[in-house]
Amino acid sequence: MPTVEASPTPFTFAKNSTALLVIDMQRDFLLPGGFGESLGNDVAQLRRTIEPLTALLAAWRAAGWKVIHTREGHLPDLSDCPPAKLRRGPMIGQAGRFGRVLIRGEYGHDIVDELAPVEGEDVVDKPGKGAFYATDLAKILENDGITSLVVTGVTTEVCVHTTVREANDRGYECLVLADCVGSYFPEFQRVGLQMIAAQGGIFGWVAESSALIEEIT
Ligand code: C5J
Repeated sequence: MPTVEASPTPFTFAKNSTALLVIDMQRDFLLPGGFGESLGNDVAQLRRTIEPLTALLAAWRAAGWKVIHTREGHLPDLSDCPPAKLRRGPMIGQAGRFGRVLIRGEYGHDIVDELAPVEGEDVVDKPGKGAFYATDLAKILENDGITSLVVTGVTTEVCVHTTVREANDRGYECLVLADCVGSYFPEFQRVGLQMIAAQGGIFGWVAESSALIEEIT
């Protein structure tokens, strides 16, 4: 079984029980002029993940391993958006440069071109920050016998962390790839990654994508 140099210890995983999870690499969060930038965020902090993730996806797909993408967003009538979320995210559902912000079917809601899903890859639409809440993710993983997740995407301290924490509680082993997750806030990125691997790997492991690619190619 492949083993990757990781913090706090090497991470061992098997092909038939490991999936690559690509969280919320959506235009609304990543494109210049989009929702994320309109909130005053520096999208370059997220966009630096696109290149390593593109390389990882190519290697992962070539090796024939399972890929699951997620997208954060809501139904056009916002019936799946809790009022509390809407109160603190008043732009959700409003017209933005790339369509209605975080609404399924809009251009901005979809995944950036570089990382577009290919045939056979699952795309999980989620109304929350975590990828398990109100989605079929648990069923998809169970059906395929997946017990380990390689976690990538944005943002590190929000949707990545929420998903990894819940995956950990559900019994999954999570490897988070430091260069393939991004936060608008460098300090949150640094501390968010430390929090995963602290205390003997309280939520999982952290590694660089190059170490993983070496093991699967
Ligand atoms: C946020 C996410 N940050 N995908 N969403 O609102 O992390």
